[in-house]
Amino acid sequence: MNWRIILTAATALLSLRYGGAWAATDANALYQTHCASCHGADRLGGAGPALLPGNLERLRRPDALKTISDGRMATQMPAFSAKLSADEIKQLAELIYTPPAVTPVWGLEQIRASRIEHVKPGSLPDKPVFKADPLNLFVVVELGDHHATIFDGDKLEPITRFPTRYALHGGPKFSPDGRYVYFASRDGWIAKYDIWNLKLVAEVRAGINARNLAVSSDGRFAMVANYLPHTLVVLDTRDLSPIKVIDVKDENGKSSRVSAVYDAGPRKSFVAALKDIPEVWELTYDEHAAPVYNGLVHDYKMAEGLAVPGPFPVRRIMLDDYLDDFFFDAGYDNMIGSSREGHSQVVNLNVRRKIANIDLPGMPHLGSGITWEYQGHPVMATPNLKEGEVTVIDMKTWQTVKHIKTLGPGFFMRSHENTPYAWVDVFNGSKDRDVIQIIDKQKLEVVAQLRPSPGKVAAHTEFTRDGKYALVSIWEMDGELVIYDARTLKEVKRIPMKKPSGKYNVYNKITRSAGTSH
Ligand code: DHE
Repeated sequence: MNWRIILTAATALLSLRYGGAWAATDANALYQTHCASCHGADRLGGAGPALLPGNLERLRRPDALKTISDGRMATQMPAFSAKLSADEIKQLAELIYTPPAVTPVWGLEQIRASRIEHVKPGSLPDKPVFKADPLNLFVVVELGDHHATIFDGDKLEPITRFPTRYALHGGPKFSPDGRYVYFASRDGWIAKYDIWNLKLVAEVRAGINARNLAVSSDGRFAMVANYLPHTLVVLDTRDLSPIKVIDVKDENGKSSRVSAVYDAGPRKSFVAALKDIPEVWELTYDEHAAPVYNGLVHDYKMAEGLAVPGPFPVRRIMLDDYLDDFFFDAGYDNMIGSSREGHSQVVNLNVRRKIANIDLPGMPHLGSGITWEYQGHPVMATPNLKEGEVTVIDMKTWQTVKHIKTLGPGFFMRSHENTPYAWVDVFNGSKDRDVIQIIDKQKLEVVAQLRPSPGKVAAHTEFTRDGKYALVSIWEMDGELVIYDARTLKEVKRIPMKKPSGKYNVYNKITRSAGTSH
């Protein structure tokens, strides 16, 4: 008789009989069965966030129970109430508020050690290896099987397809000339891909659970926003080597997750929203503002360890409410921010304080807002994750111009300078998730609706460089890219893809088109 089998059987029996006493073991087993594939076997995060007490600061225990039972709006978190008993859900909630036996460390040393250099920087030819307009390419992220496709926006055909890290999320970012694209995965991997040579250049794990990345307008730096650890990480874009790890803490030492970081090009700075402390940080990469830095990464690397102020000094803006995300105005003087609790505000980066409140019924999905001119005024518009409406706000008075009713809450809204329409999905709705609604930007009304594949979720639109075609994702494992003539709204073509999520046009991104995210 095998003793291991006897022991396992005995443990299982005891565990059944004395459920309470064996709670820890049961909770761990439950966790491994139901949670580990998304949140990581060690709770350090993966496709889902890390489930450690420090990461759950703003999730009260009753809300954790509710999240496990009912799932979480606007995320991939499913509801477990039909699969698990109330007691099992309670055990899981207890487990995630228990600190791990060993505190995870992910500092400069670990980041440096994780770096993989696939190609020596500067060793590849400086011209595209294909015949296509390099500025009218799209990068399409296919979540279904963790791949990305480089897509020709003129011929409307794929050029190549390559594997990515697990669960890419958010907008990949381009170098200013559009040659390189940088991807971030939820578990902190940053990848640099050379579009002209169709080759992966380097990869580095900048965090255990990352939110997004931004690339500086001069193309030299990438900044990564992390949930775990509570850091911002600066990378040298040439080879993705880490330059600086910045601990995110308030003046009393309380640390915070970073909600998101974006590049404020005209200000030569990165701006970050923090999730657990009511502050916004601006970190300059302007040589004149941070003299020690002197414009050369290697100068700083040599100065490391010296008692001098380093580059990327933090300028704090104190707020009275948290910000989960924000969006810049055209001049990069103001940021329009929102929090999961639904409070929205305008923060002026020059006077460094809140200057107005904004009337949005719920938090928009991050980076969803777009802008255009309406009756001589700049307006911004965004769907939100709670109510079926697109809110249009005057960016001079910060007053709401119109609440445009839609079929349900949406994730993504996109347009282009050369089209009179803005396209919005119903991704977060309970029904009609297969519809894309078309809003006339001057009438501020829904004027048409498309149902590309009845019964299948349709989401995320992006336009070609000239605004002539609009590409929509059918968000299914056996999904498609559906291409429309943006003027006639007639379907032009379909390309099969594996759960295509976001698609990013090189030209629209590097010229910061008002109709898309940056
Ligand atoms: Fe996203 C962008 C955060 C859920 C797909 N999402 C972003 C960005 C952030 C963010 C910070 C901006 C990154 C950038 O461009 O630099 N997303 C969040 C959340 O907090 C939220 C609500 C919960 C979470 O799970 O983190 C969330 N997002 C989702 C999804 O469930 C989606 C639909 C599928 C997925 O990939 O997980 C999703 N998010 C996207 C996409 C973008 C994005 C496709 C890029 C849009 C663009 O055009 O730029």
